[in-house]
Amino acid sequence: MNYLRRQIWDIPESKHTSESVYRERKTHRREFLERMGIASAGLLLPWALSGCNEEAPPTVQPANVVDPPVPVADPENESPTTSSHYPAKRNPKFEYGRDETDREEAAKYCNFYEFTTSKSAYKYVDKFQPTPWEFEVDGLCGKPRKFDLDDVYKTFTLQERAYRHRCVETWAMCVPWTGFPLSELLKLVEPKPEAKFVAFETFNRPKEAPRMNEPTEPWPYTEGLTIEEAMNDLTLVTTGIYGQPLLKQHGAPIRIVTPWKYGFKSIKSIVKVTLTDKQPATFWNTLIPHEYGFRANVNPEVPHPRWSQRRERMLGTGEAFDTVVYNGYGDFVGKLYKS
Ligand SMILES: Nc1nc2c(c(=O)[nH]1)N[C@H]1C(S)=C(S)[C@@H](COP(=O)(O)O)O[C@H]1N2
Ligand SMILES: [Mo]
Repeated sequence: MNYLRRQIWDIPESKHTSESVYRERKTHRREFLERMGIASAGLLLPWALSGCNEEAPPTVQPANVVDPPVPVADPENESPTTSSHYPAKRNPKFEYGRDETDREEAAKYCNFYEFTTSKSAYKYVDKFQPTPWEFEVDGLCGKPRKFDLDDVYKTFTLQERAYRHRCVETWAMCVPWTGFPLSELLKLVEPKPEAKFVAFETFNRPKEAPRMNEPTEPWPYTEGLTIEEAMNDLTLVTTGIYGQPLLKQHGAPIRIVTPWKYGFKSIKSIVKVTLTDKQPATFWNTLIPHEYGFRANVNPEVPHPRWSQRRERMLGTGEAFDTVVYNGYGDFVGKLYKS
């Protein structure tokens, strides 16, 4: 029998999370479930993040079937202010080590559960208004402040980074993001020494994103990182993809990208960044805690309870690769997890 070595993020939360954080999270989850009048959310979500078997990445289709082209630019999200910043200069430090994913393949296959449980989010985002946009940085910091998109473009120098992306469902892609390190944003607001975590929150507008009306799910989408992870150079505040502003389905107008973690950590369309001393509750960890941990680092040795994480398939080509620990970013982040 093949015994897989269990990692800290794969053992029950109660065994490695400090008692108080654990209790707080448990209370959060219990309250959420009680509000919903259900005992175990996981059992009621046949659609939830579902491995590669359910809807495999599109590969070759019969020659007589012709899909309409997927829009790869979004005029609504481009203005004179933004377009002058694209494309940004490529940062040569980052390379995929694989072929870049075709932009149309990336545009037509992604997760954005506010709009749909299918992978075709691009078909459901028409009502979503990513401009104008504001986000707030608050919590345990000396200089909390709000940013609109003009502030972002004036304050930060954008760069392009070739990053791998690995969804927990086993599909993967290689895309060029445009953005700037989250550490630059955090330094501006002057985190206090007590700030141990950074919490993120997505917009909350059920009229534009109808699945946010779903009462059994903990909307709005939330995510979180430790302060060390947030300050790591890899963590990118992202405003663009393929040399232009983000398409709506990719999380316009501003999102986070953490390429060494499973894709669900890379939260889209954020309106709030909060410095805190407690591990924040997150969307997936609240919904199905035994399947989605807070840390969620890519690791081929730790299977998802319902599927293996050893292999991954590239969007578009369907090419399969062995999954690499930290998604290949061990040199950048391995030291965060040494002890
Ligand atoms: N707000 C929000 N952010 C989200 C999601 C989501 O449903 N809502 N899905 C996540 C998942 S599971 C993945 S794999 C990536 C996919 O994003 P991309 O392919 O557009 O980069 O977004 C992540 N961020
Ligand atoms: Mo994902």
